[in-house]
Formats: sequence, structure tokens, C-alpha cells
Amino acid sequence: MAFDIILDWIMASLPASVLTTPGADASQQEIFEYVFSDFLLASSFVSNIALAGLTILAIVYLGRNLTDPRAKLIAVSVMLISVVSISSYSGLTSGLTISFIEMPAGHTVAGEEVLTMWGRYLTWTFSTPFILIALGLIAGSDWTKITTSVAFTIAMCVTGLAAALTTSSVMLRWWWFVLSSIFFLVIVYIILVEWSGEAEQTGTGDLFNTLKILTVVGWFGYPILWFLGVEGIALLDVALTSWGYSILDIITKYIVTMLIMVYVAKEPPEICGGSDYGLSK
Ligand code: RET
Repeated sequence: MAFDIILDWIMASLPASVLTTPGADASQQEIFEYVFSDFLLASSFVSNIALAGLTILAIVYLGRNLTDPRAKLIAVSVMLISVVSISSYSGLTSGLTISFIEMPAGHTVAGEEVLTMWGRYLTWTFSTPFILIALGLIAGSDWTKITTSVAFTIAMCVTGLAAALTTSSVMLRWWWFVLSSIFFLVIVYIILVEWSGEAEQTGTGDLFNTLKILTVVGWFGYPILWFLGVEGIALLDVALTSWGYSILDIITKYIVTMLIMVYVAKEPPEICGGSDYGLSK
């Protein structure tokens, strides 16, 4: 309701000329106005700003009595997921991290200027490492495997960004997509094989099992959306793709975070490290 009023207010203040699709030379303001001329697109961003904010508040509340440094590390990791997310969606909402790019020959919409939300791929580079750090700590894994997963998720996101922004050749777009997918499979292997086994031994198998399903199934949704969306074969339009990503974000970030925090708040011995954990001297 409040959103409708804000939207009406913004729309009323716009000259009709900006409501046509802006091109590659569009200013940030034109892109911002374009986003708010599409309710579906704008709401896919704004709803996530609200959810990320609520999740941060919930973490602060649930974690207020934490004393164990390892439990606190998990809480800080999950908080950083939402900290990155609220910034990421603010960037998208303001038009700062969205551009119109012309698709190369051979693409389904070759020659057309399409809206690309490249800020998403950029900011996943910073949010996905914190998801993996939290999962690795819950599984009771070691820093070699956790760092490996973090390095591969950064590689996956940066090559995904390259796939979205390459305009020289459609082949090269798909080549980046394949590279990114290979890096993704390394992460899937670490979660499904390495960490699943370790979680059983650590005693966190039950929680990890749920987190594993939400994470692996949810994460597979991202390349599928990329493939079906305007970056890939352009079967889905931009607003639908954006809602798809926003729904996946709700599952892989906020729901996963809440499950983790409800568990960590009780400071079970399986995830605690003792008062000496992580000391640097
Ligand atoms: C891309 C396209 C290239 C191929 C692959 C992709 C995978 C993306 C994934 C993203 C996960 C994002 C999350 C964000 C939370 O903040 C880049 C879409 C494999 C798995 C969980």
C-alpha cells in the first residue's frame, strides 16, 4: 500500500519521455526512473532491502547473549550476508549497478539494448563467501576447505559478471558461463561430499542436511535463471528474472540465516570453540 503511494508519487513526477526504454547511453537517473516505472522490477528490489534489514535486526536480537567466539563468528558471517544484500539491492534500486547493453550477433535478442542487473553478479562475489564460511563452520570443516570454497565462489561470480557484460561475441558469453559453472561444481562437491561427511562427525548433521538442501537446490536456480533470462536465451523478461533471483535470495540468504541463528543462539557444544578460539596472540 505504502509502496503504491511512493510509486504513484515517483511516476507523477516523471516526464513521459523517460518512460520509454532507455538505451546504452542512459543516465543513472533515467535508469532509476525506468526501474520505478515497472512495479514488478522495483518491488523485486525494495522487498529485499526490507527483508535484509529485518534479518539483520533478527540476528542482533537472537545473538544478543552469545559468549562463545566461534558461535559469534558464525553470527557475524551470516550478518554480513544481509549487510552485503541491503547494499546490493540499494545499488540496483538507485540505478547505480544496472546498465543497458547491446547483445551481440547470434544472441536471441541480438542488436537490442537490454537491461542487465550486473550489480547482482558483482555483489554475490561478496555475499556468497559469507554463506560458505557459515556453512563450513557449522559442518566443523577446516580453513583449507572453507578458503577453497570461498575462492571458487569468487571465481564463479566474477566469471558470471564477465558472462553478463561481454558484448563482443555470443560464444564468449557462453564460454564465461561454462567456466563459471565449472567453478560452481567445485562448491557443490565441497558442500555435498566433504562438508556433509564432516557435519555427521561434528554432530551437526541434522541442521546441515536442511541447509545443504536449501543451499544446493537454491544455488542451482541461479544459473538456470541466467540461462532462461535475458542474459541467456531470453525466454523470461527482465522483471520475472529479477523476481526469480529475489525469491532465490530469500531462500539462500534469509531463510538459511534464520535457521542458522536459531540454532547458534543456543550455543550448542557442537559449534562452540571455547574462550581461546581464534586468539591472535
Ligand atoms: C551465474 C551465471 C554463470 C553460471 C553460474 C552462475 C551461478 C550463480 C550462483 C549464485 C549464487 C548466488 C547467491 C547469492 C546470495 O547472495 C553467475 C548465475 C553457475 C550459484 C547464493
